Amino acid sequence: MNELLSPKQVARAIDVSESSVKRWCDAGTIPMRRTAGGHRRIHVSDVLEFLRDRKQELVRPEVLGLPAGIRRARANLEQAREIVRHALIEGDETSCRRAVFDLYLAECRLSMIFDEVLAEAFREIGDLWSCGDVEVYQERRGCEICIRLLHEIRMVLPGPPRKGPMAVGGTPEGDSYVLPTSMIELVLRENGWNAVSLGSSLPFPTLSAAARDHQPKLFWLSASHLPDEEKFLTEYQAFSATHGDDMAIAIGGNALNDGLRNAMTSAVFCEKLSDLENLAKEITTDNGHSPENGADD
Ligand code: B12
Repeated sequence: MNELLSPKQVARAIDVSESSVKRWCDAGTIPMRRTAGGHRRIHVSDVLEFLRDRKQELVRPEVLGLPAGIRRARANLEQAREIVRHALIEGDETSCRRAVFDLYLAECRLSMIFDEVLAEAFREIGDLWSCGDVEVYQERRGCEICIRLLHEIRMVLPGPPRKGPMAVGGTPEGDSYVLPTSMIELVLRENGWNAVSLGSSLPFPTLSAAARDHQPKLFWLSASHLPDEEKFLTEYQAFSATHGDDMAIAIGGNALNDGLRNAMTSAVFCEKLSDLENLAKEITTDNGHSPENGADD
């Protein structure tokens, strides 16, 4: 992925003249930065934002390091879910990337892409795995493809605004699921938060240290597998007793059955990432903080 591009590269990618790109940069229509030598450079996230705002196609996505053939006009959630499920099972990485970037270029929110396309596709793959119609290696390979795709999306998103509200989170001890917590970081970044995923299988003492060190406005926990529910609940209660007054705690994940949800009193349970997006907006509004004034330096 080419993160910083020259006006010439951008012109080729969107099929306009180099002088048009330079004019848009100088007019501030496309944010740019200058090299030490004074040359204009444009971040890939600003090119995609420019195209999304103008509802314009990306003619040569490969110039930006994105899969060839991306078409915002083709964006369709149901079709994308079918394409992605099949591609993840068959290990067809390019078709998976293309279907997701079609939606992204068509201004689909990341929460929608993750909730309605990727998570749904994995739900179906899990069901196929549990009845032996999909091999374990196919499920794992699909996870690897999705992990790389999330990294790619991370590179096309504007950097986390340093002055944005802080959020950190991960999965508890014994839970080695990486996709939900990585997706949460990206959804919050898209909403102007300075969000950092701490990763998976984190014992509560270190989650507590992270809360102490980062003083976040929001802390998230994703639980897909809990080896010992009772131990988890006891440790969670101690964690929220220590930190619950200073930050909002968002929880979610397949392993959080009704009993656990009801017991985790001071947390906000989120079924989907769209729920988290609403919670994040509430917090920023309540704190009089808008993504704009956390804008990237
Ligand atoms: C991939 C996968 C794995 C992989 C994960 C690889 C990796 N590095 O991430 C690995 C190999 C770890 C794995 C292992 C196991 N798995 Co597994 N796994 C899956 C699978 C197919 C996809 C999970 C996933 O990542 N989905 C994508 C994410 C993005 O979707 P999601 O988890 O649903 O999260 C969404 C929402 O819940 C929400 N969300 C989730 N967390 C949070 C948190 C917050 C704060 C918010 C706001 C939102 C939110 O947002 C997400 C986007 O919408 C599921 C099938 C399924 N139904 O999901 C089975 C599944 C969860 N696994 C299952 C099982 C049984 C296991 C094993 C016990 C198998 C075994 N015997 O070893 C082990 C145990 C795991 C362990 N020790 O950690 C069962 C669980 C059954 C149950 N009821 O508990 C499932 C449902 C498969 C099935 N149909 O039977 N698994």
